[in-house]
Amino acid sequence: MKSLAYDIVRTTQQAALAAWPLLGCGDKNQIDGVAVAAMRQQLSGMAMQGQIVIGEGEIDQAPMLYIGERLGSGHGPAVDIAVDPIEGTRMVAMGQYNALAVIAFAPHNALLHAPDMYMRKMVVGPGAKGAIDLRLPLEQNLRQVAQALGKPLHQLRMITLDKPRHELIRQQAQALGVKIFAIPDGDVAASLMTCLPGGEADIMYTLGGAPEGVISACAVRLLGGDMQAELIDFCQAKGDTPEHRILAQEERRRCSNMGIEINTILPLNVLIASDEVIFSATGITKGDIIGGIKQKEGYLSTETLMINGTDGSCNKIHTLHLH
Ligand code: VTB
Ligand code: MG
Ligand code: MG
Repeated sequence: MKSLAYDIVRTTQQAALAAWPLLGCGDKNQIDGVAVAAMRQQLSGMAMQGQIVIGEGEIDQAPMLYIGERLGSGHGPAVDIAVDPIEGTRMVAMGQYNALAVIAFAPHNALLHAPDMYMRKMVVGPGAKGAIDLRLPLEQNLRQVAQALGKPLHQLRMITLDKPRHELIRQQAQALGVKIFAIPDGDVAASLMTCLPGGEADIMYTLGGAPEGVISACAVRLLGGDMQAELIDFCQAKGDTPEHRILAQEERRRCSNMGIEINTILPLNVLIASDEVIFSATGITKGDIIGGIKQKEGYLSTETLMINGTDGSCNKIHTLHLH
């Protein structure tokens, strides 16, 4: 898999570059469509036996990169791929910070096979490894993380998403004096902020997407951080209504077909079971961790974070795209 690193960087660069002209256009589907097409083209030419195990859909619903789709030349390493060509489409459509094109490659069967549903997830950096336990209430987790980091609760910074479903979480944390940083969208970028130098967050806690969770787990594992997660159904994420119950039932059916348990705590080594992982994220809009695409004297420049478990390197790659 080591030999694929450069091509992997190209996949997120190409998706980001394809989406960039549509920045701020308001049309999420169009943005997703061009990014998926660019990524699929790049992936198809790679010397690998690749399979999408976490993607945008579960059946062949072109133009999505769907779960089960096989990509690559058919020669070379057998790899499982988790992908979010645009994380997130709303951020690109509305010109918000921290939009990324992301992908993670892992040996066959090393990634948790999760359907596209909600996931409760908590991430900390290396300094608080071992201090989180999703079976315990948020308050206890915050106290344990603060203790591990040797700082009082009022100096602890928690990043979350500014969505109504996080209102109680926000209140509970702020009641303890913990400082909240609520971004509109993008918990992959938020997860990175807990693990990278200069990331400025001590803990991330969200009810976000499961694919984003598994992709984040790859980066978190390689960076020496910690993460725990729990798949939750639509009612648990968005409230108990008759319509949501129908969706929740469908999610539970899909999970049992895939042999996955809902409402079970998943530690980091279950989310991603190998160190031999390559993670790549290219910025689209400007971000806290990864810069966005810029126009420079007629060329476009990109910034990519490529974390390579095969050689233990974390690389920030600045690229000038000459054509
Ligand atoms: C989650 C989160 C993502 O969208 O999937 C979220 O993991 C879902 O938002 O990072 P809604 O519940 O509002 O649909 C993101 O924030 C962006 O894709
Ligand atoms: Mg997406
Ligand atoms: Mg997303």
